[in-house]
Amino acid sequence: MSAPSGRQLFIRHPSNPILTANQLPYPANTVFNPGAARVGDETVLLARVEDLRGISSLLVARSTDGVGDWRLDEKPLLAPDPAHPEEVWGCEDPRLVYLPEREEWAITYTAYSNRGPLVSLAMTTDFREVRRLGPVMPPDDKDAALFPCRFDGRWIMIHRPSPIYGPANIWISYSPDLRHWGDHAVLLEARDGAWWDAVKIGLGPPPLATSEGWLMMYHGAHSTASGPIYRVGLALLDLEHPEVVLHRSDEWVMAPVTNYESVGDVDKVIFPNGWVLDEAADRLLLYYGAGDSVVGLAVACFSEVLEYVKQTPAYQHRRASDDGRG
Ligand code: BMA
Repeated sequence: MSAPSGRQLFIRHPSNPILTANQLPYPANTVFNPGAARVGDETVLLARVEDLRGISSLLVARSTDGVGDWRLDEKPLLAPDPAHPEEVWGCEDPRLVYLPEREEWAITYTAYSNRGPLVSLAMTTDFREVRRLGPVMPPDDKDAALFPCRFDGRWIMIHRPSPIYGPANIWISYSPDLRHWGDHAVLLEARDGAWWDAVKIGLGPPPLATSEGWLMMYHGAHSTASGPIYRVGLALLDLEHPEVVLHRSDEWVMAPVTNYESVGDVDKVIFPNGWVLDEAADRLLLYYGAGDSVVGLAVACFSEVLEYVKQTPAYQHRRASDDGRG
């Protein structure tokens, strides 16, 4: 019997797209690629809003059911700050992680500097005020998220540097204080050739702690004659040693198929960077940018996602020399 397909796991919500530029309190080009969090009895999306110059800021939207009735702030939580020249061309693609030890949320986002995109870190307790810690990875680097806890006293971040030579793999790095990062190593490799996740991959939403390990979603940007196709797959990391990848799906679990995913400022893009787990309802709500233009929501049965990822192939590193230590 063939292995079950993951392509039925995430069901698009009938109200999609759940956020468009028409709902914004000021004129803008697009709203997409939101981070997501459950804060008290509200779902908070920190969405990337690209203005009519092409510069992005991060705006908060709140909803009780996480589906509709979005209440949008009047102005962005994070907009390019003249005191932070690394943000001169925008703040993009946030990932939100609550750090119980610090009782605050970590926002990892792409700061677009005039020397390329880099990873910046900011903290908030309420998504009303924010405190920047500044750049934590130099350019080019993006698609970063923290783990919510320390491992052997150190914080861990997943991120995606873009080397000049070789594939853009997903990396893992360690820090004693959230400022100084080291022991960099490749975590998950892009595949080669015709694969959907060949050459360039990047983390999706922050890793999610489950009984089976850390659930990880990632995007693959498969290059074609008409531009890349952004699709997403799943992996599972060891709970205590997240540098160990246990499983990785061969097939993608979501691909751009609807009109709002296939046609936009950038065609054929599914780009999730936020999810919210409703454990009581066994539901995983995945928020994603569609076509670099609007926000979509797809809902999965959480236990089915776990069952699926557990039966995907065991992961094997192929290029040990790529991990920076070889
Ligand atoms: C990536 C990022 C995302 C974007 C995606 C598709 O490199 O820049 O912000 O959604 O490309 O264009």
